[in-house]
Parts: sequence; C-alpha cells; structure tokens
Amino acid sequence: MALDQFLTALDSMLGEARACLETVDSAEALEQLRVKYTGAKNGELKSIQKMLAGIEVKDKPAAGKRFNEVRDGIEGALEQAAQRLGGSSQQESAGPAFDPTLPGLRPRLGTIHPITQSLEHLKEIMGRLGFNVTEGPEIEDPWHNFVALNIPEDHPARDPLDNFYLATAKSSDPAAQTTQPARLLRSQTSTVQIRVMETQSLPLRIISLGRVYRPDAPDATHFPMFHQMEGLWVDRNVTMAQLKSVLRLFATSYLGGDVNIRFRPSFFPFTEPSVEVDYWWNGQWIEFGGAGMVDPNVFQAVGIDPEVWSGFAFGLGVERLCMRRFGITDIRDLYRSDVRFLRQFAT
Ligand code: FA5
Repeated sequence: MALDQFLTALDSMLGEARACLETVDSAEALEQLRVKYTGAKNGELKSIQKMLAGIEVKDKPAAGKRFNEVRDGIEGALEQAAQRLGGSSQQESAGPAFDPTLPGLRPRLGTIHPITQSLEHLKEIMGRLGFNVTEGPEIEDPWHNFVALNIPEDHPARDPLDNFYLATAKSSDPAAQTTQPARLLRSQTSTVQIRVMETQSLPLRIISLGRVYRPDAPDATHFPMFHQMEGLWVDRNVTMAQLKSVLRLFATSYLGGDVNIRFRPSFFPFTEPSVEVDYWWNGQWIEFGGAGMVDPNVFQAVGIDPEVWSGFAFGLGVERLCMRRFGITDIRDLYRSDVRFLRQFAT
C-alpha cells in the first residue's frame, strides 16, 4: 500500500472521529464511538494498523509515527467528550463506577515493629520510675565511646576488629590525615552517660534508647546492629541496692511478675562494682544487660566530684527483652523484614 493512501485514510478517520466526538450527546453514543474507533477487535484504528504491514519498509517510520499521532488524537477527543458528559471514558467502558452491592475492601493497616513497640513501652515504664529520656548520636568519637568511660588505649574493646570505625576522608596533605579524629559507630549507649554528665546539672536520672553496632556474627541472640537502653542515676547517696530494686521493678513491669532474674558479678571499666543481669527462659539463663556503680574515674573525666556524688548505670539489650516478651526465639527474625512474621505482633 502506498504511503499517501495510508496517510489519507488516517487523516480522514481522525477528522470524522473528531467531528462525531464534538457533538456526541449521551454516554451510550460515546461508548459506541469508543468501540467504533478504538475497539480491540474491529475498531477502525485496529483495521488501519493492520494496513501498516503492507507499507514499504522505507515508509514505515513515517507511517508509524502518523498512526501514533492519530491514535493519540482520537483517544484525547474521547477523553474530552467523556469529561464534557461528566465522566471518564475509561470509567464508561468499565461499566458503572460504583456498585453498592459489592462487599467493601478492608484497608490493610501496617503494624508497629515489635522493637519500636518495645522502645515505647520501656520509655513508659522508666518514665514512671522518674527517668527522663535523652538522646545521643550514633556516630561517636573515641572520647565518648572509650576514653571518658575509663577504657584505655590498649583495651581490647577498642580493637578495630570489635568496632565499626568509619573511613575518614582522604586528604592529599599527610599532616591533615594524621590529625583527623577517628569516628566510629557507637558500640554501646554508655556514650550518652558521658554526654549527659558533661552537659546536665546534678542530680539527674535519665535513660537513653537507640541503636548500637558491633561486628558480632549473627546468631539466635546476636545481631551486628541492635538496640540498648542506657540508664543513669546520679545523686548524693545512690546505692547498689537501689540499682537492683530499679532493675527488678523494671523487669517485672516489662516481662511480667513471674520473671526470674539474677545478678552475676562482672566487670566493666566504667562501673565498680559491676554485674550482669540475666532472665530465665526456656531452660536457660539469658543475659539481657550489664550494670554497676559509676566508677570514680568516669566522674572525674566529666568533672564531677566522686566524694560528693554517687550513681549507678545500666545498659540493657532491647532485642533480648523484646524477644522474651513476645516469645521470639531468634533475633534475626526481627530484621528479616518479613511482614508475615511482623504482623503477628500487631498491637
Ligand atoms: C554493655 O554494652 C555495657 N555498656 C552495659 C553497661 C552499661 C554496663 C552501664 C554497666 C553500666 P554488654 O556488652 O554486656 O554491655 O551489652 C549489654 C547487653 O546488650 C547484653 O547483655 C545483651 O543483652 C545486649 N547485646 C550485646 N551484644 C549484642 C548483640 N550482638 N546482639 C544483640 N544484643 C546484644
């Protein structure tokens, strides 16, 4: 088929279609025109499109281009006519817009992640015990993550293999490279103890909840990113007995009155004496936190007189608490982003 002939057929169809669509005066007539021109089986556009096969190869690009323009022109004219008649041509073709006899579609609501639920719940319990919520940065410097916490330069806790140090920007100036301060993802929320004691006046009673990072191999109870809740109480006569009472009260409020917890002597550079706290679950003790009396060296690092002030601090693993409360036996399930799993913990 010659190109001229093809273009003439296209143009006359477009002219005719536009004329009809400008004057169409009912939805039924519009629907008939829609089928006449754009119907998938016998529509006129379809018939003309078939003629494209008979066009010479060299003329095909021009013919195809004009065909697309005409098709868009007809679809545009259909849409305009539909709007003039008070609807959309798509809706008209799909039948009645609204069928009140159909059952409704229930909207699918998201659920709050169990860890977020736990964070909120922990804040609420500790708030009732008089602890105010504070925040600290996730990217830290060695002063707040180690030095002020009485963790000396050669302590294994500072080993690059046990921390996520951040690569510092490369500088062509070798002097600048050596003076750039190290940065790391905080490995514990105890960093916030230091920030709070540096800036807030005494006495104080705070908690801080947030993410911490360690290159631990994932298993049922370990993950490289997890959350901790740090607590710090500094006043004139704070004692270990108060620390144990607060942690017991907290554990029974969050995990239930029947929870069995124990304190084990332990060591942290920033507390003396120190304990680790476990709960009993499924036939074994699970460690959910560390705690102790603030070490005098830590007080001195932030300019607080340890002869006048005393305090306790604790750091609890939020995932371990959340797992016990919700009956989750593998920490990795919390971070697989499987909504079928997470939906079970809807509030
Ligand atoms: C600490 O991080 C201390 N900063 C806690 C502390 C604060 C002691 C204040 C004294 C005073 P530890 O490394 O034991 O301690 O971690 C505390 C809790 O975090 C653990 O008991 C455990 O519940 C949780 N935890 C530790 N590593 C992981 C991990 N890889 N995945 C999940 N939870 C973890």
